[in-house]
Amino acid sequence: MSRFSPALLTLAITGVCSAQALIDGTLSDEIYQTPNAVQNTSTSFGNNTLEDAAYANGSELDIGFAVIDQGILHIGLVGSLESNWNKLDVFIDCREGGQQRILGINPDVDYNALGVMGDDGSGNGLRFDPGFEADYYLTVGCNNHEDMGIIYWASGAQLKTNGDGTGMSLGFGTTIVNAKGEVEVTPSLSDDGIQLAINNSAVGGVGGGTGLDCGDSLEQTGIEIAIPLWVLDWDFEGIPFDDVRITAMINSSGHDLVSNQLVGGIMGGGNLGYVRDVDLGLIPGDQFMKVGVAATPCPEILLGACCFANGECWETMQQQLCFDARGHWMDDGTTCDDCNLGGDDCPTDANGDDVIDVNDLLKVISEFGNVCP
Ligand SMILES: [Ca+2]
Ligand SMILES: [Ca+2]
Ligand SMILES: [Ca+2]
Ligand SMILES: [Ca+2]
Repeated sequence: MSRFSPALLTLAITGVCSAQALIDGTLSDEIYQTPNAVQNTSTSFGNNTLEDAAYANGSELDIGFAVIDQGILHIGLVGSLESNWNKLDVFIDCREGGQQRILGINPDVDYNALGVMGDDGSGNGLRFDPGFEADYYLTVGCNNHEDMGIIYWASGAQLKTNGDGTGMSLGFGTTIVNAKGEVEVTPSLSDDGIQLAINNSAVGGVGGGTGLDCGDSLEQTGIEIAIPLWVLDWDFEGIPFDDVRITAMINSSGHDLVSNQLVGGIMGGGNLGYVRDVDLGLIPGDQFMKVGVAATPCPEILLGACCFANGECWETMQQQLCFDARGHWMDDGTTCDDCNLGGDDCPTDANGDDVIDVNDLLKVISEFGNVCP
């Protein structure tokens, strides 16, 4: 367990008091104060139910932190990464230029990850929100390690404006629960000082599914990444790191199927699908977090009765999920007693309040043109 990095020893020797974060997959370090992103969508890539710090049977990104401290960019993601080689893909926009859409001429890291995500020559390629021009890419996946825990391999690559950056393996780390039940985390450490650690203990956060979900996680474990700023300032220009934005997403093992777990959230919905066709600009809200900017709060989730023409009804349903099930959502706070889809006794009572008045007309007008479920 490499709890004492050379950098920490140096701090101890020189007597600098401010505590540097320990890269161990636990975000209890004092630098992680205010979340920069919170999840708002259930996970459709499995809801982790294994409390074990190593193995996970699902992936989710519940809370995101992006902090610059002592010349290091820290990215902390509360959640879990399934130990089946599914991937966490991270994109950092920290300097002028970069790629708003992943090009087809990037370095080959992690079995051509960027090639899979990038333009195949037809003008496609993963697109970020408008104005987000990624400059650096980092990815990690994990899987079983000698029946003792997990091993994770990380890779990184420059995303230069016209492609052809440099990419490299960032090494491997392990998370093991030993015979005494103690968690031993050995972060990956690259030649240029990038560290990454995973602790998959979190079983809270969002549930499984595709609806809105705030998670409300009080857990502190997940994926922890530390990138020295000079790695991002590869030509030593002395970049002012005053506008650093990060997007992170769970992707399939081959980097080709984007889940519905993104930092910033997608406000409900299923997997985003084939990576080259994904355009985050078409998804409402920001699918990124920003250093120094607090998270947009998770929205209030409205729950009501979902009534079906055959007389069935589900209570405490979200509007979109009811619509997806081809039901009729009554309103926030309604129960199945409010279902009135029969309507034969009073077909013009559109809002179901047993009174025929202008409000029924307004309801019809307000929903005019909607496609019926
Ligand atoms: Ca830590
Ligand atoms: Ca950029
Ligand atoms: Ca969960
Ligand atoms: Ca967006």
